[in-house]
Amino acid sequence: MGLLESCKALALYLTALLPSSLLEYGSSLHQVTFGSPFTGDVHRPGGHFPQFPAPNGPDDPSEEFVCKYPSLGKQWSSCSTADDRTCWLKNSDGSKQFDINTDYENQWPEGIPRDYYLVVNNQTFNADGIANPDGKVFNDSYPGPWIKACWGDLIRVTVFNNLTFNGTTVHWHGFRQLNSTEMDGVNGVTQCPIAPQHSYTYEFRATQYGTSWYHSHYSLQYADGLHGPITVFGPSSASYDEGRNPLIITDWNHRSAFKDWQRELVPKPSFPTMNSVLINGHGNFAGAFPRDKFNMTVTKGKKYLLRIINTSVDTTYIFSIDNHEFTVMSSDFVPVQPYNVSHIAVGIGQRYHVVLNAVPLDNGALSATGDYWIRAIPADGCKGFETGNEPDERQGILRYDDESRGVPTSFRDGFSTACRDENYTHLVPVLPWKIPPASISSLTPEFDIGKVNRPARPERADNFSWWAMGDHPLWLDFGRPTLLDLHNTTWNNDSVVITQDGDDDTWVYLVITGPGNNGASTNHTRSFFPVAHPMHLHGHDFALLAQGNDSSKLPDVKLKFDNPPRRDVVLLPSNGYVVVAFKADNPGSWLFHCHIPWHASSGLALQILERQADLQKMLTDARLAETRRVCREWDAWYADPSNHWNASAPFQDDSGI
Ligand SMILES: *[C@@H]1O[C@H](CO)[C@@H](O)[C@H](O)[C@H]1NC(C)=O
Ligand SMILES: *[C@@H]1O[C@H](CO)[C@@H](O)[C@H](O)[C@H]1NC(C)=O
Ligand SMILES: *[C@@H]1O[C@H](CO)[C@@H](O)[C@H](O)[C@H]1NC(C)=O
Ligand SMILES: *[C@@H]1O[C@H](CO)[C@@H](O)[C@H](O)[C@H]1NC(C)=O
Ligand SMILES: *[C@@H]1O[C@H](CO)[C@@H](O)[C@H](O)[C@H]1NC(C)=O
Ligand SMILES: *[C@@H]1O[C@H](CO)[C@@H](O)[C@H](O)[C@H]1NC(C)=O
Ligand SMILES: *[C@@H]1O[C@H](CO)[C@@H](O)[C@H](O)[C@H]1NC(C)=O
Ligand SMILES: *[C@@H]1O[C@H](CO)[C@@H](O)[C@H](O)[C@H]1NC(C)=O
Ligand SMILES: *[C@@H]1O[C@H](CO)[C@@H](O)[C@H](O)[C@H]1NC(C)=O
Ligand SMILES: *[C@@H]1O[C@H](CO)[C@@H](O)[C@H](O)[C@H]1NC(C)=O
Ligand SMILES: *[C@@H]1O[C@H](CO)[C@@H](O)[C@H](O)[C@H]1NC(C)=O
Ligand SMILES: *[C@@H]1O[C@H](CO)[C@@H](O)[C@H](O)[C@H]1NC(C)=O
Ligand SMILES: [Cu+2]
Repeated sequence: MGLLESCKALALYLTALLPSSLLEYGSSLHQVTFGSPFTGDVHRPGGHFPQFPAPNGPDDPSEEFVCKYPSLGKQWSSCSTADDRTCWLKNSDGSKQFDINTDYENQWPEGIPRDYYLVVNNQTFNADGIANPDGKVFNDSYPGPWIKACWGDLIRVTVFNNLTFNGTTVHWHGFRQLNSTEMDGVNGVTQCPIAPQHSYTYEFRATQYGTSWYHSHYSLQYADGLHGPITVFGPSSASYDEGRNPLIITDWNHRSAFKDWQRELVPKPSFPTMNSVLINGHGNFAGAFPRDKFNMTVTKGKKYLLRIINTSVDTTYIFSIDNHEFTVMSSDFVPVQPYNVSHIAVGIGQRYHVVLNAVPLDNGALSATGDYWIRAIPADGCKGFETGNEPDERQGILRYDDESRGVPTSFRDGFSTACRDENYTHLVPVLPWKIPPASISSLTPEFDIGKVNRPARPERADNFSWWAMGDHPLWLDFGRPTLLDLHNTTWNNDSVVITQDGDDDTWVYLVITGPGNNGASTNHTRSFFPVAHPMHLHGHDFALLAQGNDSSKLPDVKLKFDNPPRRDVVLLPSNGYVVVAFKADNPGSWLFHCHIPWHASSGLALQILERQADLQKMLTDARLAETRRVCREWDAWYADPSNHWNASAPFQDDSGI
């Protein structure tokens, strides 16, 4: 059964507090560059500046990826060693270094530009034995190419849209986009879609480090294959011997999400469901078992950095490797104090860096073949599969012997597979934040989220049930992004714009509840249903002040202000609540949305327009020239109905994201 049948209510309270003396979270300083800016040739051999292979670079040694810091000069060098991965760069006189304790929101070493080119194509592809004729891919590969950079580099990616019937945009999930909101890749908010046969260059600095993913934000496109991994090499809170390429875990279907989408809007039992699981593009829906499984070979006794990314449409997984433990060291882009576990819950859009200790806990006794199952277990009550149509959880094989073709005989522990986020108390950020206290009762006004019955557009005869974070489900105008409407003093209801003024020291608090069954007693015209939602904020990491399963307990909730977990996607528990806070230090228009594409398409989103006046000053005409060009090209393409997939049907049939 799809989980999607229920709706849910979320209440969102938004408020701001002024600076407080408790504030320990950096200054308003935006960038610190040590040494003089470099203007010479970054490729010169043996240049007098730090350059070194990324210690957690690609599996294949021939793909060595070299970090370069010409701006730092010769007194600087790399300081990452197998025994201590916390250090990144140090100055020879010992006076300064960039490491795991650096306040990366305010300081980073200035690296070099990294240029990438991505072509968006439509292509039939077969990941698990069944061809999907509606595939959409970056550079003819699924997942898309691994984009790599070193901490502090300037990432520049030119995206060329070679689709026939869709625009596209690319969002760099979890990247803060400090002072670069126009590079966030959300059509109708930060830009117009890139029209077919046109391109746009995204340019932003990698101020954070770790692993994430990039994906289309154009309607349901990412579900058809438009996503790929992106890593910024930097320090780690736990040590390892070798890095391994990212593990992209996703649920999958054999037809376009655009074809299934309308089923989200009408009553049960027609909700869209997925039917397969892929790890790095490998699945075995109709393939040979176990030949087509993802597999990974390790050497006993070594420690491997694994990067796990959940790019699912509708499934939270519990990731585990039979008879093995791993050390968790970052959640999303935030390094945490290392802790050991046998399994980890990975919600949609969430990422973990873990170190796999390649020593079986049983020392080999429990698997005769010496091979172990890698499992991606769809969490109970949090999966987008039909009952009876759930994929095998044994999605990969860990081997100690390259030559082995054995089928593992290992089994998993009896750990809980309940739908949940990673244990709140485990996620302790290495770099602490202190948030100015606020009482929960002061966090108003309230926005309630539920399902609203209404036609897609007022002029249409259909009448569907839409998700909404407040009174209005989001419905964007592809061709009229918020960033080109900054002179507005009023906002279209469908744009769901929440304005937030302030300065670098202003804190914004959001209380989100999904009252579910508890919602029946509240005073709303919307309906509420118990469903968990992975909520994602653009433009910021947020501190997670509280998270719980029972929204009726909210008035008595104790908020954690002293170094709470922080990340950019949080699972709002079914019937539950989350309270998050972030600092208004990044002018822009930032989407806050559920990461289940069916829900986002049906309106479960709002945009926080942060510091409109400052934004207007920042986004000069010169800076918006490219944004305007892309809009002109989009308008021209859109104006010709022969470009539309179905010229006799309405072009837009969802929120646009
Ligand atoms: C993508 O493909 C284009 C050619 O179509 C190529 O120039 C480019 O390098 C590829 N990008 C990546 C990241 O591999
Ligand atoms: C664009 O798509 C066409 C087919 O529709 C294909 O022939 C062409 O090679 C593609 N271009 C690129 C750069 O991939
Ligand atoms: C994919 O590209 C081909 C060739 O350009 C085109 O005929 C087909 O209609 C396209 N399909 C979609 C879904 O865009
Ligand atoms: C996008 O393309 C798909 C075909 O792949 C089509 O069904 C859908 O209507 C298009 N939607 C938009 C908004 O361009
Ligand atoms: C923001 O970007 C503009 C232009 O790219 C630049 O002039 C300005 O100094 C930047 N501001 C900050 C705070 O980085
Ligand atoms: C991916 O996220 C979804 C939704 O939150 C979750 O059900 C699934 O278990 C996650 N996958 C992994 C590998 O954790
Ligand atoms: C995790 O386990 C490894 C070895 O398996 C051990 O060296 C390390 O100290 C443990 N770390 C923690 C935080 O318990
Ligand atoms: C392991 O994976 C590789 C590459 O994906 C594949 O070619 C090979 O057949 C797999 N081997 C086994 C034994 O599963
Ligand atoms: C979370 O971790 C703490 C400390 O390890 C433990 O006491 C608690 O039972 C865990 N909670 C859950 C739900 O697993
Ligand atoms: C849509 O249908 C619901 C009942 O299914 C009804 O209450 C509501 O008034 C209808 N709305 C419109 C705009 O027709
Ligand atoms: C800005 O105002 C105009 C005129 O009222 C309106 O049409 C437009 O939708 C507004 N922009 C947004 C993003 O709401
Ligand atoms: C309940 O909703 C009605 C209609 O929106 C409103 O007039 C009334 O003030 C609300 N009552 C409370 C207690 O919020
Ligand atoms: Cu949702």
